[in-house]
Amino acid sequence: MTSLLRVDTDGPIAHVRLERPAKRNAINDELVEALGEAFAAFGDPVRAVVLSGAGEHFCAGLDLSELQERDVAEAILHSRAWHAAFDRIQFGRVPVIAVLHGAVVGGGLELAVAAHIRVAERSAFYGLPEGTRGIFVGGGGSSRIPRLIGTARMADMMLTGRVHDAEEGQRIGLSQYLVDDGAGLATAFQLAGRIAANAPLSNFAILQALPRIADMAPGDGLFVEALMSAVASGDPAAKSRIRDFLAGKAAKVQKS
Ligand code: 1HE
Repeated sequence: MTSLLRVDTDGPIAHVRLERPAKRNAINDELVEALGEAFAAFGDPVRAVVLSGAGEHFCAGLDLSELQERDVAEAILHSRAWHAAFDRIQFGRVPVIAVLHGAVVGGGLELAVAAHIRVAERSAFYGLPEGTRGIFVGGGGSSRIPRLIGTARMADMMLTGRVHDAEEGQRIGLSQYLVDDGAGLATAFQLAGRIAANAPLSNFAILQALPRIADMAPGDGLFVEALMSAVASGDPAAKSRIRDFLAGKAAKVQKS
C-alpha cells in the first residue's frame, strides 16, 4: 500500500485522491501502479468514483526525476504500464468523474482524459509540455486526447507549448462541467450520486460499448448497438424502470 494515493469509500461512491501535493501530484512508478490496482479492485458495492488531486494542482504529469536513461524496450514497457493502469480507469467497472484544478499537464492530462466525466474548476489549466521537454506522450494521450479536442489542437499544444485555461478547456471539450474554485468536489459527488442510481447494465454499456462503437465503421457500430440495446432492455432493471415511468412513478425529463 502506498501513501501516494488515498481511497475512501462511502456506500456506492468512492473517492480516489492523488496524495503527493509537495510534488504537485507528479506520477512516479509507485503511483501509477497504485492507480491501476485501485481501479482494478472496484466493483460492487462501488458504482461511481470521484478522482481528484490534493493541494493546489490536479497533477503535474510524469515524475521527471524518475526519467532515467532507459533503453528502448524499457521505455516501451514504462509507457505500457501507464496504458494498463489508465485502461483500468477507462474500461473498468465504474464510471469515473475527475475533478480538475490548477495544473492538468502532461501525464496529468492523460490521466484526466481516461476518466468518463471531467469537472473543471476555474483555476484549471491544460498543457502538454512533452514537446518542450524533448519527449512524447506515453500515457495514452495521443489516442484519447484527439478524440476529445481533435488532432490539430493536440499538435498545437505539443508543438508550441500552448496552455489552455479552464474556459478554453471547456469550450474545446476537455471538460464537460466548469465550476467555481472549490466547487468541483461537490459537483462531482452530486453527479456520482446520479450515476450510481442508474441501472448497472446501462452504465456497463456506456463504459464498455459506447467508446468501442464510436471507433467502429458505422455499419458494424450499428449492429453492435442493436445487440447492446437488446441486452440492456431485456434486463429486469430496465423493465421495472419503464413500468414505473408508465405508471407515473418515475421522474420526467426536465430542463436543468
Ligand atoms: C515535479 C514535477 C514533475 C513539479 N516531476 N517533480 N510535467 C511537466 O513538465 C510539469 C512540470 N511542473 C511544472 O511546470 C510546475 O511544477 C507546476 C506548474 C505543475 C506547478 O508549479 P508550482 O510553482 O506550484 O510548483 P513547483 O515549485 O514548480 O514544484 C514544486 C515541487 O514539485 C518541486 O520540487 P522541490 O523538491 O523543488 O520542492 C518540483 O520540482 C516538483 N515537481 N512537477 C517531478 N512533473 C507517460 S508520459 C507523460 C509525460 C509527461 O507528463 S511530460 C510533462 C511533465
